[in-house]
Formats: sequence, C-alpha cells, structure tokens
Amino acid sequence: TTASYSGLPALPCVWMRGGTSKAAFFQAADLPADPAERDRLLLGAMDGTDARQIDGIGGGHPLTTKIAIISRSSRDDADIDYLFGQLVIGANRIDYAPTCGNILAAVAPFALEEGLLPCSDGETRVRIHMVNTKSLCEAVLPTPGGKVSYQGHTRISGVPGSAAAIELRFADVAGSSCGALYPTGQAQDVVGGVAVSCIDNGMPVVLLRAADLGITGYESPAELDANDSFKRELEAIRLAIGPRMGLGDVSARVVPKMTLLAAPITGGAIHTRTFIPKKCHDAIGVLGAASVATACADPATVAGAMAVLEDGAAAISVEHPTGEFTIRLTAQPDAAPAVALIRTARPLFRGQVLLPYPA
Ligand code: NQM
Repeated sequence: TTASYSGLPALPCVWMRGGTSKAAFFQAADLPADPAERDRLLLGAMDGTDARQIDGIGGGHPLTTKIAIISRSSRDDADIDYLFGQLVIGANRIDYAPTCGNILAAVAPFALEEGLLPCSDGETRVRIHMVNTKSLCEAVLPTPGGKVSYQGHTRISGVPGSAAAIELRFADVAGSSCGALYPTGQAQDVVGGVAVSCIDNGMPVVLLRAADLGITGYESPAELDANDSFKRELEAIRLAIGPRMGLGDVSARVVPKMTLLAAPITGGAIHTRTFIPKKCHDAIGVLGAASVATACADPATVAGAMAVLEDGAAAISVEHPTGEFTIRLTAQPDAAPAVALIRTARPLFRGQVLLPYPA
C-alpha cells in the first residue's frame, strides 16, 4: 500500500468496464509480491465475506466483482501480462483458474493509460498474455493522436450507448484450461442420462439442450436462478463431468461454465442461458461464447446438431438473455478455429481503493 486515509491503507486502482463486466484494475507493481498477502488486501478492498459486499467495492454479483492485475509481460511474444481473479462472493476466495474475456477488453486501454507500453498514432495493437491460461490475445484499438479514444459508434448487447470498438483476436486458445478442444476426448458424452458436449476454445463449457433439463431455455435469468431443483440437477451434472474434463473436483471452482441451448429466436445460430457456474449470466462470457460458437460449427456436438447456420458463414451469432454476441471463426490447418470479436470498454473511476483497518 502506498498511502493512507485516516489510517486506512490505500491502493491505486482503476474501476473499469470491460464488455458486459466490471473489474478493479491494479498494476502488479502496486501489490504485494506474496500471493497470500496480495489476496488478503484484494479481498479487503472488494469485501469477500458478505453476499452484498457491503464493506467493499465489489458489486455483489459475479460479473461485477472481478479483479485484473496488470504488468509488462515476462514473455517475448507479448507486451502485457494480464492475471484475472474471480472473487467468489461470500467464500472470501479469489479463483484464478479461468481468464475473463470481457475484462480482457479493458486490459489494453488500462495498460496504455498507465504508460506500460507506447501508444501509436491511429490504432495500437497490444499483445496480451493471459496468465491464467498461458494463452495469447491480440487487442486492436483506436488511438487517434497517440491517445486511447473511448468514443465510437459500436454497440454491444447488454451495454447502453455506443463506444469505440476494441477487437480481440485469439489464434490458439483451444484447450486453454483442459488441454484439448474436446476435453473428454469426444464431441458428446452422456451424464445422468443427459447428452452434453464439453468444449474448451478459450473457456471450458458444458453444453446441454435446455429441453433435456425440463426448461425452455427462454426463461429470464432471475427465474432460472430461483429454480432450485433445476439448479441442483445442473450442478450434479457439472460435478460429475468436471473430473472427466481434466479439471478435477470442481465443487469450489468457477469452471466449467454450463450453457443451456434452445432454438434461435432473433435470427442467430442458437439461443443460450449460461451459468457461471451457479448464477445465470445476464448475457454470455466472451470466451464462453467463443467456445459455444466453435461447438455450433461442428455438427458432431449437441450445439452443432441444433444450430441454424448460413452456408459458409464465418460469423456465428450466439443469442443470450440481453441480445446476441457475434463470434467470427477462421479455420486453421490442424487446429481449432481462430476467434475474433468486438467489445467496448471504458474506465469508470480512478483513484485509490481504501482497505479495512489492519486487524
Ligand atoms: O467467458 C463471466 C464475463 C465472464 C467471463 C463468466 C468471460 C469469458 O462475462 O471470457 O467474459 O463466465 O464468469 O465477464
């Protein structure tokens, strides 16, 4: 900690929206090097113990209690290291297993604003090492006059207004957490009598037909969150398949995510409800959507068998509770498809987060 306010320790922090999520951004250099000490401070800043996070800046929802730790990259093939942390609300724990593609959208703007790498005049390309999954992303954003510009005409579902487009490109994220695109070794499995497809093109996701679990797949997230028997059945499937995906015991982990599938209703390829993994997402995660779209393109999966695809279309529109998410896939020889997509981001608040008094 670098300062204090009436004796409350203070940490430099920028609160940022990345896509449809929000996170507290820190420079690694401002945090303790010891991970346990670092997490103690971060949990104090966010409030890891209370469901409403009333004594911290976390938003009381998995999508608004995220953490990003940023530094110059240790790798030759990257500019910036991005370590993501998902605070598990109420458990006073930060899960570093997954990365987060929505918060990823804010990484390049933060790194440029903080002077961690130079800004070009026109647009700037930032190579980001996603430390959690040891994979790479190339972010491209407008930097007219050598400054980040947040203004633009790009709209994304789930965010009001419009902003500058930030393009995210991933060439090699298959098996990021599980070691293989199809972590169980096949495109479909049966768990408890239900057909599932397990896929990891950037995020481990289990795909299931909503109808197989007795729901339509068009219910609101609030309605699904209130359906205890459905959630118990979904969690039982997740716990059973987690070890078969190479993720071990997933009872305390936030992966794999669970995506329920239904026929598209707004002209997209498929309709979805995603659990992350205990609460229903208001939209869908970025790399989650990349994995769903990749499955849609393979007729051997549960998703591919249902998806409505235009012939030869490279863009797959994944419908979700607040709109749709378009994922562009490019075939690559002897590899899973490369993924490209558009997000927006902006800084919301910049200053110092004040920690609780030291115990
Ligand atoms: O899948 C939520 C989000 C995410 C993750 C979650 C994400 C991704 O929307 O890459 O973006 O799945 O927990 O922020």
